[in-house]
Amino acid sequence: YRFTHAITRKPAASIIAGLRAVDTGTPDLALMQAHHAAYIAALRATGATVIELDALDAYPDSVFVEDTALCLPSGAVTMRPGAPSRLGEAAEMAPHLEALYADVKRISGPDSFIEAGDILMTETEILVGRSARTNAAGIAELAALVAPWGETVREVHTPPGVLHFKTDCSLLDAETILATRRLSATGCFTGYRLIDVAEGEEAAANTIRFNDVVLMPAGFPRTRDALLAAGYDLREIGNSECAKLDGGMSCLSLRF
Ligand code: CIR
Repeated sequence: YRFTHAITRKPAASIIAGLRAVDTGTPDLALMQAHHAAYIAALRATGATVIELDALDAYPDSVFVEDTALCLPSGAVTMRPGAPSRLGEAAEMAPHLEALYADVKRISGPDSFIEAGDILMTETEILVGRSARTNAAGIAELAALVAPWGETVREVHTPPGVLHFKTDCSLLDAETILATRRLSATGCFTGYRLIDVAEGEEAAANTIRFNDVVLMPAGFPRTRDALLAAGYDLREIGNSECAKLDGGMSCLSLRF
């Protein structure tokens, strides 16, 4: 599958109030902007159109656009984030998707919660991890919405203490998944080829394959070397500031 588009959103000055599981320091906006620019440049270099939405100061975590929607070949679905401070971000994204897709559906709740950081799309199925942000009702609603498009949803589990399912894994090509051992040990990737992130480099698991390149966070040399040895064309992107907010490569864009 080749991507033609990505949607990103500029980090807002309010990013310093972004959600985080553990406080490891205040994110530096200027450095985050520089990392964000490098990320966008790497996507654009593959020939894709990258849409950069304006910063939304009212939503400190809105740079993490991935959580607001799921983009599929037949249409898009806006999510219903389980973090109360992020709930309104999905409605902010909807008009941008409606401009690009003929069919945009939405998770409507009121009891359904789902953030797309918990969703890993492969060529054959959509894996959705239950987490503190994504519940069974949200997954069931998504499954019903995408079934008419011929898409199959499989419910899996995000490990306890891990923000999103995709915090701990990424799809590197049609059959290969990069994952932490704590996630792959749950058995959810049976049938796929697995590459383990190096012990102690769990934060390297969230990468993205975008056309011919794999974007990974800088600073994980053993995982980088394993991916290079496996033949992937890597781009290392600084992620120190997003990491303070539990964010990574996938969180920063919607790709389709
Ligand atoms: C949050 O807690 O919602 C943000 N600070 C981080 C979101 C990361 N998004 C993602 O993994 N898709």
